[in-house]
Amino acid sequence: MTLIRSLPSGPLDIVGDVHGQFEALQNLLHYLGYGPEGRHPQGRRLVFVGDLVDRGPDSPACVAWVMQACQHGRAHMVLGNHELNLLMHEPKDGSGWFFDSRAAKDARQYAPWQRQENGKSAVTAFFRQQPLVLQRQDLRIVHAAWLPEIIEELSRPEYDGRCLLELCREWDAELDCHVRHAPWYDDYLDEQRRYVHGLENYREVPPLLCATAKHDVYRSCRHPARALTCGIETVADEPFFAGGRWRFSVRRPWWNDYHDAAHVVVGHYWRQWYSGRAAKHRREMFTVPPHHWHGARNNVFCLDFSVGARWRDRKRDIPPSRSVHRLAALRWPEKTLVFDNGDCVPTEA
Ligand SMILES: [Mn+2]
Repeated sequence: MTLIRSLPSGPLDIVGDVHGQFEALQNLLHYLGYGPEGRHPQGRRLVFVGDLVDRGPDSPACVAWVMQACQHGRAHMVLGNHELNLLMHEPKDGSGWFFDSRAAKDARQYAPWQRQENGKSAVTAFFRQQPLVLQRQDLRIVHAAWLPEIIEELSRPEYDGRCLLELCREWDAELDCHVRHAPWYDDYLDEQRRYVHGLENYREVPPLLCATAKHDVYRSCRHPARALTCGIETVADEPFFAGGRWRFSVRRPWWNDYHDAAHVVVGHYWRQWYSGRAAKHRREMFTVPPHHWHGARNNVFCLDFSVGARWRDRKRDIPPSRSVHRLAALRWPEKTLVFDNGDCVPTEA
C-alpha cells in the first residue's frame, strides 16, 4: 500500500463525488463514451476523486462498479472522507447502507436505498488498497486539500508499505494526546459540558464556543489523512448550523495559498451549479462562477456539484433531469465539464 501514487499518462476523465448515485454515474459514463465495464474507445481512463458512497440510493453498486474498473486498470481513485470513515469503522450520517447501527436512523432520510448485505470485507479490502493522492507532472488529485507539508511527509520512504488503517490509529492516538495538553483543553471540556446537549438542536442558538472552535480547527489540521480528505478549518465569526449540528469553525479555501504550477482537482466542497445564493458560511469558498478554476493561480478545480444532495429532490418529486444537484466529470487535458444530464461546458481560468 502506498498513500501517494502516480496517475497514468494520457487523457483522463476525472469524476466528482458520486455518493451512491449509481444512475447518475451510469448516465455520466454513457455521455463520456465509456462501455459498460469502463472501457473507452479512445483509451481514456477514469479517475474518481473519492466519496463514492453514503446518502445516495445505491452505494453498493457504485463501489462494485468502480472496484471492477480499477481492477482492470480502467479506473483509479483516491479515498474521500466517507471511505475513510468506513475504513476506520466510524458510522456517520448516511452510512447506514453499510453500518447496521445506523440503518434505522439513516433510512428515515435516505430510504429507499440499497444496503450492503454481502461482501462487506471485499469493500473494505478494496478501499484499504487505495491511495490518498494521485499525481503526475501536470495534474494532482486529492479528495479535499493539497497540503504540501503533509504530502511531503507522506512521501517519505518510511511510509512505503504502511497500512493506512494502522497509520490512522497512530495519528488519532497522537492527536488525542496533544489535545489533552493544549492550553484550551479545560475550557473545551467546560464548553462541552455546558452546551453539548443543545448542539444538535437548530432552535437553541449557542454562543461562539471559542475553545471548541480551537479544538475543531486543531483537529482538522493535525491528522494527515483527515486534513487531505476533509480540508482544513479556521475559527468562524459566528456559530452556524450545518450537517445536523451547530459549528464554530469554517472550511478554509486552502487554494488561495496554493502557488505551484501543477493543476489540482478536488471534490468534497458541495459546489453549487448556478442555484442562487450560497449559505453565508460557504460564501468565501467559491468567489467565482461554478465553471471557473479557482485559487491564487486559477489552477484548482472543485468537481463536487452536490449530487450527494439528490435525496432531497426525491422527497420533493424533482426528477434528476431538473435537479440543481449534479454529477460532473472534468475531461483532462481538454478542461471541459461533462454532466450526468449530457451537458458539456468548457471551464474557464
Ligand atoms: Mn467529502
